Amino acid sequence: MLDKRNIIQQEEPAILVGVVHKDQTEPQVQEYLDELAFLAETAGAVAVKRFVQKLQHPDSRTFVGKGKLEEIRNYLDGKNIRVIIFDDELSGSQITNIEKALDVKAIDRSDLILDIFARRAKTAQAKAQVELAQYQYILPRLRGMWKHLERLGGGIGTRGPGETEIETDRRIVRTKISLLRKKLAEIDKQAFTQRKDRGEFIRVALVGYTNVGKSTIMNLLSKRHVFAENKLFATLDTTTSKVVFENTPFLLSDTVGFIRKLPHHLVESFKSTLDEVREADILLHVVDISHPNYEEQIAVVNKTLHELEASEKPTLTIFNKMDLYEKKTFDEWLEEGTKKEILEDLYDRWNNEFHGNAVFVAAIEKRNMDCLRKTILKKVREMYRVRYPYRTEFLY
Ligand SMILES: Nc1nc2c(ncn2[C@@H]2O[C@H](COP(=O)(O)OP(=O)(O)OP(=O)(O)O)[C@@H](O)[C@H]2O)c(=O)[nH]1
Ligand SMILES: [Mg+2]
Repeated sequence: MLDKRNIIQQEEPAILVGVVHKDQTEPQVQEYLDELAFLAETAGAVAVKRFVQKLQHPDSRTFVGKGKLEEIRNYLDGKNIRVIIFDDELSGSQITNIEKALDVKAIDRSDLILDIFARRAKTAQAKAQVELAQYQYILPRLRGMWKHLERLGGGIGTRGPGETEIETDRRIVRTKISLLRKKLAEIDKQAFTQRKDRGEFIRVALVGYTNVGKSTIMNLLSKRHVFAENKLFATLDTTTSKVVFENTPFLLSDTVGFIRKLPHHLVESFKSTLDEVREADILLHVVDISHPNYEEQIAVVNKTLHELEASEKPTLTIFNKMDLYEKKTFDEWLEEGTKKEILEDLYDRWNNEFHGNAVFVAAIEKRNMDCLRKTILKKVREMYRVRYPYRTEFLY
């Protein structure tokens, strides 16, 4: 197995690089870099410095311009930093050129996400899915990745006569990809049978950006103990529980979180884990309303749902972390009446946007959970009525 876990050591100092494209503002890119720093932290690194450059188009050779590269090199001089992380995807030749110029490992956001996924994968399915995505990501970048592969040894060096090393690697990687696909197809078949056994129950799936509180809500609604923590991608495998609200049973699933620029191959290879989303009857879209970029996060989730052909499903939007939102929004001296008005405006705005399908909670303090339960129950019952008009056993 390609063990890319070695990319980042614990507490490894790293520098971050972002480019401000023509439709972006500097504060926006700083927010992206905040997220990149959080990703780096989740992978075990510590972001010690940021470089930002305004560019119409990234430089095809070195991503950032010559001057910026020089500035970075000067900064690195004499420091014990071995990793540079770019917020955008790098091509194989960009990786090679940057590594040559700076003598550090160059990785990008996709690399980092794949690295985190690889660490977090627990089941055979998740492991195979991540590995597949890693190989697909590497295939077009083999030239730049050569150094990474070289360190790994195993499997490489079985060169045929007259072939170059890279051609051999490509062949090895392609074989790996097709083996992994076969393995996953086999696992899929079993999972499909298992899902079919779940019968007639309405299926509800929690979806949303990473770290918004999906697992925390899952735990509250299902009394299960799903792993939740303040790290990105705490959840990789789907957990499904049978839940009963007032005698009405349904299935509730917690799923992997989405993120801006989720590597396309990862979405592709996680499709079967995301089948739970695609086959759900109702989606609960969880939003972290305390996040400065929460609206963009909603858009990213909707786009990913669209890719999964799941954007048309009945959806309830759960605005979570209201406790944090209030802490950030309300000054101490603000009058209670004014606070109430601000909140009413917020509720109205989103209820208008989502046609009444918005609930505001603080899962951490179990705030408004009864309302959430009631709203979900109402939706589930409606769905049973549509699906089984002549049966009442699910409703009372
Ligand atoms: N302040 C506050 N924190 C919350 C709330 N709900 C969840 N959290 C915290 O947010 C962090 C992420 O929660 P998770 O439930 O793991 O989020 P998730 O959406 O499942 O995240 P991934 O599985 O990583 O995508 C944890 O540290 C939670 O304790 C809330 O209502 N208020
Ligand atoms: Mg989770």
